[in-house]
Amino acid sequence: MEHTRSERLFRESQQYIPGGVNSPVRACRAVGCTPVFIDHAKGAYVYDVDGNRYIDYVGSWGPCILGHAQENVVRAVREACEGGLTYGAPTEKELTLAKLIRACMPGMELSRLVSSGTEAVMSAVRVARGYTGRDKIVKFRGCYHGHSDGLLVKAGSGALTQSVPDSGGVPADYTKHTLVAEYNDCASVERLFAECGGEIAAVIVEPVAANMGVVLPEEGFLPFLRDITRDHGALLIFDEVITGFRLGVGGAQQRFGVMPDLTTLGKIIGGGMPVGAYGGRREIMEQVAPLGEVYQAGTLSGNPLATTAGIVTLALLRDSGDRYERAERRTAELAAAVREALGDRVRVNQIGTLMSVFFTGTAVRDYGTATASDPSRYAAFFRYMLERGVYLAPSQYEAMFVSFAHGEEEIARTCEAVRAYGSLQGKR
Ligand code: KE4
Repeated sequence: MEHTRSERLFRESQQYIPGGVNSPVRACRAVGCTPVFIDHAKGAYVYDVDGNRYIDYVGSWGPCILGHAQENVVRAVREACEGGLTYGAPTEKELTLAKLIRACMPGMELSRLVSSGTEAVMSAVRVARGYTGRDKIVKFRGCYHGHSDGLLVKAGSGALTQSVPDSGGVPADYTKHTLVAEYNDCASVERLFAECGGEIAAVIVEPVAANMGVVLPEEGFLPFLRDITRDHGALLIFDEVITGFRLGVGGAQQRFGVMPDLTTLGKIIGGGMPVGAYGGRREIMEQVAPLGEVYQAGTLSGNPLATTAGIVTLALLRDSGDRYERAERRTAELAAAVREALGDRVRVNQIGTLMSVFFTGTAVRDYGTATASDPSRYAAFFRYMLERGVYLAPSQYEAMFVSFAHGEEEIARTCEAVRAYGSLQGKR
């Protein structure tokens, strides 16, 4: 494939933008190649500036569950533009979107729209602290909740960790209230509560982890978190920025039957436009200004274009019939083909339309087993598939996203490329 124009644009972009990208993972450093610059997208496909077409498994990191440039969404946004792009005043569309969210996720009795998942999580954590009057937050190693200071944390050693920031520019003081446990390890959470139970405002978790690659919650893990937080007067926050409307319209909380106190959403609820949301029980959300003492605000929160895209997207998902089941079957088919083609060299974790291919010989159930995989072999796989017209996540520690627009043909062509890679590998 020809990548001349992408290479030129990447060189020039680095003169104006840090790393040439507006979000680090897009720089493709983890997979050792120049990022392809996308010119346009439609359905299951993205088209780069050199005219190459790819079956897209990034889907803008989750929002594009309907496929790119879905006609109803595009038409509605185009029409909404005529009415003005933003007012900074309440609109009926914000009410419509809030009602759609609550109809699908009844635990979000009250919700507040923001403009990103980071903003949603940052705000939910602040509400949890305001509501409980406590300072500490428990997160899990390998889970990502956006780039707010207090959550850019990696565990130090030991069970109870005064965490160390894993980003420059974050003072240690900003993360001293962030405690880190191990995903799928109930004992690691029990130790934190035994040590600091009365100071813990909330536990925040990705109910299906998708930022160390896809890691599923083991039987009993989520119900355990529900019980231990309730027993200690702490809140349970489900970060469903990825899983919300991805694992069905009720998200992970419906799929696993565990109701958190607060939920954060993003990605899909904006239909490709910048929208995040946080919400939960009325008595908790009534802490938020102007009702309560917890301040949170945003110039473009709930703007008419973003809410238009979100409303049309969620309505299509709510009325999508068996499209989730069909897309999940195709994802399972793809996962099986990868296991078949690459054998013991990989472990594939898959749930719904989320999956990850780990180049490792052991089951991946937490951060330690995820990071034991071989990112250089993933990188080689990524580069091969890219040249075969399949655009995977440019990092071992990201999810692949299958959309409703990925039909039998796209899955068959992807399976064929994976089998070709497998036989190539088999010859070495
Ligand atoms: P944003 O601020 O990027 O909209 O959302 C932050 C966020 C919060 N919670 C979860 C579970 C998330 O996965 C994310 C963001 N996801 C990444 C992909 N792993 C966004 C892609 C990127 O950083 O470029």
